[in-house]
Amino acid sequence: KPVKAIFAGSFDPITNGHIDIIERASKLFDKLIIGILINPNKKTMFTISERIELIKKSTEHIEKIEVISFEGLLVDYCKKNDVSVLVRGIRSTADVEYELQMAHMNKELANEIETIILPTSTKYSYISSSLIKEVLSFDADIENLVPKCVLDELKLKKK
Ligand code: COD
Repeated sequence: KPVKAIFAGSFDPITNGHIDIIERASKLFDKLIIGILINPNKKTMFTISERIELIKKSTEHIEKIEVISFEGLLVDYCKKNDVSVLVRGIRSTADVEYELQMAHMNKELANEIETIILPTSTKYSYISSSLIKEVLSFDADIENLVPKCVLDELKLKKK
C-alpha cells in the first residue's frame, strides 16, 4: 500500500528550512502532502491562498507532493485522507521538547499514525518564519533564507 505522509505547519511564509525538509521527506514516501493549518485565531502575514501559492511556486521542482489547507486536528485530517506519517523538522534542542510533546499527543489521539522527525540541514538550523519577518522589518538581506517568490512577496507586503 502506498505510504502517504504530511508535513504540516503554518508556513507564514515558507522558508528554505521548510523546503529542505520537503525535498528530503518527499524521497522517503510515495506521496508528501504539505498541510497548512487554518487557524482563525492567529494573526498571519499571508492569507491561506497566498501561502498555498507560495508553497506551490517554491516546490515546483519536487515530485510527489500536494499542497492543501486543513482545519481542526491534524490526525483527523490524516484519518480521513489515509495519511499514516507526520513529518516534522527540528532545528535544535529547543525544538525537541515541543516536538516530542506533539508527537506523544498525536500518538495518543491516533495510535496508527507515526511521527517522523528530520533534523534540519545545519545551514538552515537558525531559520524560522517569525525571525524572517522580524529581520525583514529592519531591512535585512534575507535572500539566502527564503525562496525568490517569497522574498518578492515579503518586499511587497512591507511597502
Ligand atoms: N528547518 C527545518 N525545519 C523547520 C525550520 C527550519 N529552519 N523551520 C521550521 N521547521 C519545521 C518545524 O519544526 C515544523 O516541523 C514545520 O517546519 C512547520 O513549522 P511551522 O512553524 O510553520 O508550523 P508549526 O510548528 O507552528 O505547526 C504546528 C501544527 C500546525 C502542525 C500544529 O499546531 C497542528 O497540528 N495543529 C492542528 C491542531 C492539532 O492537531 N493540534 C494537536 C497537536 S498535538
